Amino acid sequence: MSTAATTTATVTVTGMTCGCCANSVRDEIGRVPGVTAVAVDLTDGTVTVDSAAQLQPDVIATAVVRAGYAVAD
Ligand SMILES: [Cu+2]
Repeated sequence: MSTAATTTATVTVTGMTCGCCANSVRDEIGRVPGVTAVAVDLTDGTVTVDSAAQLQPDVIATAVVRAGYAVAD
């Protein structure tokens, strides 16, 4: 077990259809302060975000919108 204090959040993103969509979302979320890793699953449309501290959910949603996509409820 790692002792690193990492928080993981998973969001469902709508509208991603290919690898470049995934890259756009990954880049935007990756710019959010505190984010340490972003993993996009195109099949599920889910994005898993690791961060050093707890993020507000709307911070991720805002980054997704900035990339041109939307977070599903
Ligand atoms: Cu695309």
